[in-house]
Amino acid sequence: MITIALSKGRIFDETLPMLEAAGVRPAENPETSRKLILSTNRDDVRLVIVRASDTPTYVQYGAAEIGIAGKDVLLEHGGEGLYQPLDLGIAKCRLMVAVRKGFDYRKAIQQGARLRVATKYMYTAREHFAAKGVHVDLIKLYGSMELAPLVGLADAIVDLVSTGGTLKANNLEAVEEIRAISSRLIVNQAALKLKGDVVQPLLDAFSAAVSRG
Ligand code: PRT
Ligand code: MG
Repeated sequence: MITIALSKGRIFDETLPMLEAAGVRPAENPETSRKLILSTNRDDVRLVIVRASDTPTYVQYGAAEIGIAGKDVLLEHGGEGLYQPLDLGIAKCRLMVAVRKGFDYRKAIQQGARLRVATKYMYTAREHFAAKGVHVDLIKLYGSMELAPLVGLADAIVDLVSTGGTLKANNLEAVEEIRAISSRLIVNQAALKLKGDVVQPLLDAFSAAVSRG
């Protein structure tokens, strides 16, 4: 049995056509089902529905042989025990620094001010500002980062931006791009060796689906 871990929402939606191309059709829609383990048309493949940020953990420990996770999540996880053989080019967005409109970010960092930055991406944010030599106090949040600068919790946030609609609606603006993000296929390193006969054809099918676009 091969278990594929993925999260509901945008990753599931954009993965479905690739699963289809790999000959895997889930028996149920996770958005309407409450089941966390979904069987598929294939006896030897099942899906497990996990929190987006938990996907690498399931694959790292071999509870799932394969997973699909955002690069943002993989950077925070560290990638231990995982292969990341394929950029699926889905769930694309950008990891950005954003501030309240009117806050002079360049001036603040030029003056060497200590910035307060709210984020759920503690590791990536720390690396980014350290590389720039900007002094920051990081404040860990689990969601709704956009609120922090509006209520004086932070000067800036590090968060994902796709359309920019959320920043705009909250009177914020992006001032720096940290990196482009997309979702990656991840594979448990041991599983590729031990179950390669089933895992490798699935990887090849995903790879072909990506090339077709
Ligand atoms: O929701 P939950 O807390 O369980 O986890 P999650 O938010 O990490 O999961 P989910 O399913 O929302 O996102 C899964 C993955 O999709 C992320 O890890 C990213 O790799 C990718 N992705 C792509 C995004 C976005 N685009 C995105 N826009 N994840 C989140 N957002 C959020 C962003 O954080 C911000 O709050 O959408 C808002 C901004 O969107 P725009 O369109 O207004 O700019
Ligand atoms: Mg979300």
